[in-house]
Amino acid sequence: MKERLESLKEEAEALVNKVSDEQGLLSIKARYLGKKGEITSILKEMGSLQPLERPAFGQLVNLVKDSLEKAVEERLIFLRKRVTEEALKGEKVDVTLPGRRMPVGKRHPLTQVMDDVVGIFTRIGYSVADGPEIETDYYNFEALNIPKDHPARDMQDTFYISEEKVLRTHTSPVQIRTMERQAPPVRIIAPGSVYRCDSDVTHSPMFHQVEGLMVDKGISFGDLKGTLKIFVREMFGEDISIRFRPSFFPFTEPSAEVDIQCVMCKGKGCRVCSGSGWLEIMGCGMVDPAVLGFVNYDPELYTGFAFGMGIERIAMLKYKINDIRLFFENDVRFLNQF
Ligand code: 2NL
Repeated sequence: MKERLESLKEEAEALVNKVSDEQGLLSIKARYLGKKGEITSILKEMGSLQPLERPAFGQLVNLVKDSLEKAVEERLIFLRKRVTEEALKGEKVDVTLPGRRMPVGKRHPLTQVMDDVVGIFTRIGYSVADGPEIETDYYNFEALNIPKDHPARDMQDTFYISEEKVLRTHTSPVQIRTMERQAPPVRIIAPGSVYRCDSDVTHSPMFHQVEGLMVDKGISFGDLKGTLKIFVREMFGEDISIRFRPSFFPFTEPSAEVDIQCVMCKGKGCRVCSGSGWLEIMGCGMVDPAVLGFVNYDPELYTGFAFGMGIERIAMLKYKINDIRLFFENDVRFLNQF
């Protein structure tokens, strides 16, 4: 029996060292070392040995099994290494090739335009202010002289969180909060997201605004005109003219709409400007004395101007985009153009 074990060992080792693939190796392993394998089964024949000889023979079988298992393990490592070496053969690596570039992201076009607007005003001395997007009825409407029966306060126009809380419909509350905290002079811009119940090609329920505010002794409508002329020149270029058209806002008096010469037809009249040659870009005016009163500024001592613009509208005019929804679809083919 000892001889049989020896010859099985030699036979199995020879096969292991000759086999050329993993699957073949595993079937050899099963054939000799498996549950019903040839070496394993030999233990069952121990009954034919003298009882005294049995322990030594059992030990010997285990030694043979261990050594064969080790041989299988080594062959497996060798075969696997050979497979990778084979796969890499003929594969030439040019270590001088430039590395693969990682794609680099960029700011969303609305963020770019918002940063541009903020940059223009900070360069002429404005500070940036911010505040909550969930506002109280007081800061969003009351302190801005927007009367209780004004349509802006309707559920149709404003997202209500509760009776008293709304999603801010403009960034003006930021300016009210700033004026409450500090005495004049005030020169701030308030950029941020605002919300209105409105959705079509030119309106999104969430959009972005930059509002500006200057309050001091002796501020006039002339200061407002000069400031916005600088803005238009910086944003749209030297050659674009500007006009102020009388309008109405509850929080400014007098109020005006700011138009620029149509960026499409340069004033000749086209579809975009409905033939007028002009495009509305923002609203503005002198801060209503009632608003100054709400923040305890003396309207006899101080005057101020304010303005507000929609960033989506500015971006659409600057980059000639005809559908506001493109900003919110996150299609990189659109976003990569800016
Ligand atoms: C528009 C018009 C405007 C203001 C916003 C303002 C803020 C305070 C006081 C007075 Cl705290 N006014 N903001 C003034 C005039 C117009 O925005 O069409 N925005 C998109």
